[in-house]
Amino acid sequence: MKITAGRVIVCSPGRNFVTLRIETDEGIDGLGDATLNGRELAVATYLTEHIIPALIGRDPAMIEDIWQYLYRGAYWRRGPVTMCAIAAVDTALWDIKGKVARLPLYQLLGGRSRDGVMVYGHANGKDIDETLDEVARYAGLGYKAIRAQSGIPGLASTYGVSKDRMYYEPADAAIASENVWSTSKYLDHVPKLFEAIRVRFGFEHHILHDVHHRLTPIEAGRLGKALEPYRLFWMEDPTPAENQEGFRLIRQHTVTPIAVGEVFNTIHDCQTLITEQLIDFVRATVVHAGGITHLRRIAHLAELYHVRTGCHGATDLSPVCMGAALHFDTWVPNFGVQEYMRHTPETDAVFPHAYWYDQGYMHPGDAPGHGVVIDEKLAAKYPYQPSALPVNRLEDGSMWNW
Ligand code: GCO
Ligand code: MG
Repeated sequence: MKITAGRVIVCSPGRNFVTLRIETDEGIDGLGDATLNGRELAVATYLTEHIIPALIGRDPAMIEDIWQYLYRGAYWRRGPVTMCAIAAVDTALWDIKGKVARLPLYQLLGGRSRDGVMVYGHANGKDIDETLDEVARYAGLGYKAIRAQSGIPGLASTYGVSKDRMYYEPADAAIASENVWSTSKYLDHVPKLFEAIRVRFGFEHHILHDVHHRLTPIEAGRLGKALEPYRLFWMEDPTPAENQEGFRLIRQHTVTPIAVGEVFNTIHDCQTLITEQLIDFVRATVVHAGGITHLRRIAHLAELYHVRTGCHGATDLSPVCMGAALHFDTWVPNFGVQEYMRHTPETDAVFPHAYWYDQGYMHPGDAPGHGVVIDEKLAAKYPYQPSALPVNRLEDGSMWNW
C-alpha cells in the first residue's frame, strides 16, 4: 500500500478546524486533526509545503518510521506548529491502519481497559449563583465530573465564562481582544465558589477548576491550600509550566491535585514534572502532542510515576481529535478523566462520528479506525474565519498570561 495524496481541509463550522486527509492507492483514507487555535494557517502551510510532498509513495503502515522521519528529519524539533502537523499525519495513519485491519483504534493499542471514558463538562456563570445552577444542569445530565468557573467581582470578563453556556469559544475576534486581570480579586473569590458548590451539592461529584496559567508558584500554593477543604479532583494549569521546577514550590504547600499540559507538545515539556511527581494529571492530547504515537510515550512515562491522563478536549480540538482521544482513553492503563466541551451542531454535522456521550461517560464506538469522517461538501460552505485568542493585561496595563 502506498500514500498517493494528502489534502488539508480548512473550514469554520462555528469555529476554525484544520483537517488532514491522507489517501492511498487502495482507496482507503485516513483523517487527522491539525487545529492550532489562532494559528491555524501556520500548520496548514507546514503540512502542504513541507510534509505532504515527502509522504507521497510511502507505506502508510510504517507509522513509527514516518513519525521519526518527520520529527528527526525536520532538524528543527518540537514546537506547537511542527508537533500539530506531525500529529495530524500520525492520527491519519492510525486511522488507515484501523480501516485496513477492520478494527477500532483502541483494539490496535491493546484493547479496552474500561467500559466507558469518564468526561468532565464545563459549568460556568457570571457569578457564583449562576455557576451553581450550571453545576446542577451538568449533574442533571449525568456528569460525574464537573469543572466550575465563575466571573470575578470587579473584573469585566475572565477565562472560562462563556456567553452561551454549553459552547465556549474564546477565540472570538480577528485581532485579539484584551481582558483585564487581577490576581488578588481572583484569589479572594475562588474559595467562595467551591465552598458554595460543596454546601449545595455535597461531595458526590468530582469538581475541577482551571486557573489558566495566571498565578505564580507561591500564589498557586496558596490557592491549592485554600481549596483543600473542598477536595478538588484537580487544579489545572496553576502557573505557566515552562519552568517545570517551579512546581516543587506548589507541592511544598498543598495536596490539591495538579493537572498540567494542554499546551505541551512533547514528552520533554513534562519530563521533570512527571519524574519528580510534581503533577497528578498530564493534559497533553493527540493533536498538540505529536499524535497517538507520541502521546502513548508520555502516558507510559507518566504511569511509572503515578501520573494519570486528563486529555485536553476543548472545542478547538476537532471531533477528529476527540475520536482519536477516546480510543486512546479507552485503552490507556493510567487514565484519569477526559475533558469534553461539546461541539456545536454545525461542527458535528461536518464531522459525523461514531463516539457518543451517555451518563457521564463517552464511548469511542466500534467503527474501524477512529470513527470520525468529514463531509467535505458541507465543510466547503464554512470558509476559514480569522480568529485569535484574547490577551490579558493587569489593571495597570502590564501584559499578563491569558
Ligand atoms: C481547557 C483550555 C481551553 C483553552 C483553549 C485554547 O482547559 O479546555 O484551557 O479552554 O483555553 O483550548 O485554545
Ligand atoms: Mg485549560
